[in-house]
Amino acid sequence: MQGCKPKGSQSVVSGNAASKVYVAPGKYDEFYNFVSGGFSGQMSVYGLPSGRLFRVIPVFSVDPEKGWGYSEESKPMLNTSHGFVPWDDLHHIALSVTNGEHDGRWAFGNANNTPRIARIDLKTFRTAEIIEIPNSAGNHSSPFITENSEYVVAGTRFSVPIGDKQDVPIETYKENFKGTVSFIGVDKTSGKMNIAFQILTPGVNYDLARAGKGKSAGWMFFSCYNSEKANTLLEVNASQKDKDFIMAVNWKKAEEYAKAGKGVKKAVKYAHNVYDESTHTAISTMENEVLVLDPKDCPDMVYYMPCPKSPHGCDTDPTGEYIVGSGKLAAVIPVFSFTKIQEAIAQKNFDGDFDGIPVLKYEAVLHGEVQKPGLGPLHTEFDANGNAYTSFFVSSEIVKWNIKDLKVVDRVPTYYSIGHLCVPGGPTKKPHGKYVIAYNKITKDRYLPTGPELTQSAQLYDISGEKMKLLLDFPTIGEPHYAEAIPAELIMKNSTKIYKIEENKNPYAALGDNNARVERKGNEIHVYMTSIRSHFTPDNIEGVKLGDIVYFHVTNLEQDWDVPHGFAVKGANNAELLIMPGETQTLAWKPEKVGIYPMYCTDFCSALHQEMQGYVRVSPAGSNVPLTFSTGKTAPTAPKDTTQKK
Ligand code: K7E
Ligand code: CUA
Repeated sequence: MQGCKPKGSQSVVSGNAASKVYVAPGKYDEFYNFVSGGFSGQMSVYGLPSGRLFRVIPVFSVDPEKGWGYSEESKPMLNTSHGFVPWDDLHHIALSVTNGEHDGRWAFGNANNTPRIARIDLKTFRTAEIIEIPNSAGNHSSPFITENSEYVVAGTRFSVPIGDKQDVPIETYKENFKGTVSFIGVDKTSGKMNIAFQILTPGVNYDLARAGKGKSAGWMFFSCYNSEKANTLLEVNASQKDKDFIMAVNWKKAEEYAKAGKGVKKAVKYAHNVYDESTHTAISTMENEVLVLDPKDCPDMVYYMPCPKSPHGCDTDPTGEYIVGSGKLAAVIPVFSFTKIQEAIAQKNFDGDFDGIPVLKYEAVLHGEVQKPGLGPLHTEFDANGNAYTSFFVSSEIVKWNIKDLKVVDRVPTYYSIGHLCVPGGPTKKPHGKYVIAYNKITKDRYLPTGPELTQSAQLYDISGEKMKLLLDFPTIGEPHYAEAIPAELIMKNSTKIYKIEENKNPYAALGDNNARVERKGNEIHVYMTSIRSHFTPDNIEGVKLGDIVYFHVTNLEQDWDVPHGFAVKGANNAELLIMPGETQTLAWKPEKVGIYPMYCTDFCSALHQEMQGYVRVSPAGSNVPLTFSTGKTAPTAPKDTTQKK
């Protein structure tokens, strides 16, 4: 009866696997695992080795649970040049690094669909900033981070017309479509992003990338497919050539060209959204210019290296000497040598050019090929002992091989089709090792069936010995693509516990019950509300009329870790609010019917949480019910009416 399963999956788990992933109640995990949510648009945080889910961080998709994208304060975070965009597709994580090692400050993530990069602050586990990428479409080759977090880098998957001439026939792809790669500067102290420059490139598809490190620190490597420049039926038409490319960019040189005024400022439109921690409010600014460098005007900045065939992953080893290309349709894994790349450039050892950009000779830059590694290589991670781990989608396995001699050391099956994989610290100069985690697309019979759609999944393998050993499966949120893992101590000591109430600069905050009030401004009702265990102030409001829009500005007065209050009002067609200690958040509500509307706290905050409630009375449009509010009185007091003040 085991016959219909591809392999005897249970049998590969060894006897002591359970004890290796068991984190006893009350004990902490050793690593945080930041996992992309794919089409959920969010990032999730797990503990390793337990696989316990700690948090889903809302990034590019609205999240009614936390009010993300629904609260007035957070709405501007999802603003773009296309207006409010409440969903995206997050594939890759980049954790900030200093000297090529994890520093635990920020996590970056990409939005594929409407090109954006987000920065998550690892003190608060919240999205602190989102920047849109102009001249890009399908921001897949993104975000990849340089050795000292100087830049997060974003390459466009789709080439598109760039500039004023946008309305062109699709069949003019070859003349009119171009690619770009963008270098987004990251401020050393604040983390704030700005688009430093873009490089205009030939019109192919840029898939993935990695920064150089160590000796190759000033370089960036991008995998490209569709060097055929096809614009239809790519599954056939973009698989014609035997080799595509890895594009090598000398970004130090690009920086110099940008400084020397070699770039051209192009008119564009993109949103830059920043969440201010003191006002607890996001501000969205529309930017209208970007600096573009054209390799035509900037010699010795960009090179192509032939790479078999339709490469996906492009990964640099911890020393920075080796660059691994993973051709989805290739029978070998080519490994390039940075030293040889430099020699080939110095000797002009070129194989012609591609759209004017020199193509380095394959044999001249090749360190060697891993022979018969498996089918459909996608991504490679590294340990600290000179080994590489490559995921194979088609043959559904992880293959461990030695970087120097290119010999396969071990292989293990994954259940079932692996995409990305992660070694803690794997993309850094000092991998933390210990585990490799597979992120699988298809789980079939691994879990209890849940209808046509099944959970996607991660699998944890022990890599402390020569052979990899399967330890654990755990389900994931959305579709996991790339993930990074980092030692817990680099993050936990900095974790924010509360927002200090005396530092709350939200203009709508009520800093204490005495400041709670309700004010009318035309047809806007502003409720400056406070919440503390276990009541709202005010909790009775009358005098709201149909046609009014009510803004509940709720300030959580608690100054104690892990005591959020929630807020919800009947009929609100957006979301609840979840307000952290010391924070102010605002819910806009437009009542559509006359009546009494209960409101309540949604987060079980004390034994008297169920008592944390109130009422809003909504009267007809022409009603003369005066605006009143109260807490703890049966006869409400008269409020201020700011419209009558003048
Ligand atoms: Cu291979 Cu979008 Cu990084 Cu997924 S991508 S697997
Ligand atoms: Cu506050 Cu429940």
